[in-house]
Amino acid sequence: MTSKVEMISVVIPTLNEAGNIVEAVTTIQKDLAYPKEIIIVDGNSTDGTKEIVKELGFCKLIIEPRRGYGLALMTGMKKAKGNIIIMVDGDGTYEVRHMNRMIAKMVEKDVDMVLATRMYDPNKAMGLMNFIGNKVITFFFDFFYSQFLSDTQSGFRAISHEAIDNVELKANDMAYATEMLMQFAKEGYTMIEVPTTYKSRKYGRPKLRRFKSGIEIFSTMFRGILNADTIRKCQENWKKNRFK
Ligand SMILES: Nc1nc2c(ncn2[C@@H]2O[C@H](COP(=O)(O)OP(=O)(O)OP(=O)(O)O)[C@@H](O)[C@H]2O)c(=O)[nH]1
Ligand SMILES: [Mg+2]
Repeated sequence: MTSKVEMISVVIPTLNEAGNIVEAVTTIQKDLAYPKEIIIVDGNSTDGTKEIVKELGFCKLIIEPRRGYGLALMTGMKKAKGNIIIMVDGDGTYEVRHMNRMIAKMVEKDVDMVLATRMYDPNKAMGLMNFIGNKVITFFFDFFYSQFLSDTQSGFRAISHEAIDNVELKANDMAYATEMLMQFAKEGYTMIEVPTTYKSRKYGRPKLRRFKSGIEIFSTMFRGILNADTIRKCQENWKKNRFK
């Protein structure tokens, strides 16, 4: 539960995002209306991302040379000092101006996680293959883990620091985002969504390898439900949280 904001740690993984990172972090620095720190976890980018972040001067820069989206986020979150953590990509696709609304919802509803759903985006900026993959994963996730989410692959989330410290996450790769939701559902942490707009990538290449990531996500999700206790726990949590 997150009834008040003491400080927000924004954790951003970057791998060759030189053309995207400035706009993302300057908008956060300017717009996010709470005490905050911005932590960039860079995978030793070769396009100048690190240098740009250093030059800006107001972000904490961590170099994580080991590969993996999940691993980068875990490294950043270990250093986070805020009672709320916001994770977001550094590629300018998620619109960071929605952060204040996400935090306001988090406090108002006293929940453990707010996800930025891209499913009501009027620009429909998500690519068709990503949309289909996301919908299939989300359907299975909601079914087995007793949730009603629309965008499980959203990498833009406000999370209770205490809650994330309480769950064990092992996925170093793109399955990290799904594993986090699985563990939250199992532990009975509350998750809601806020509609946000989305943009397609303007600079650089996606690091997401669709097929490989799809396999990782599905195997993580199905490994989770092999333990029959998980489904039962998720159903009980849903009943408990339903009228909150
Ligand atoms: N430090 C670090 N960051 C990474 C790594 N892989 C991806 N990232 C960053 O994690 C974020 C998400 O990766 P993206 O390539 O945007 O993946 P995606 O959002 O599925 O793909 P797009 O549709 O292009 O946005 C971006 O900010 C990347 O720069 C990594 O191995 N290490
Ligand atoms: Mg992205």
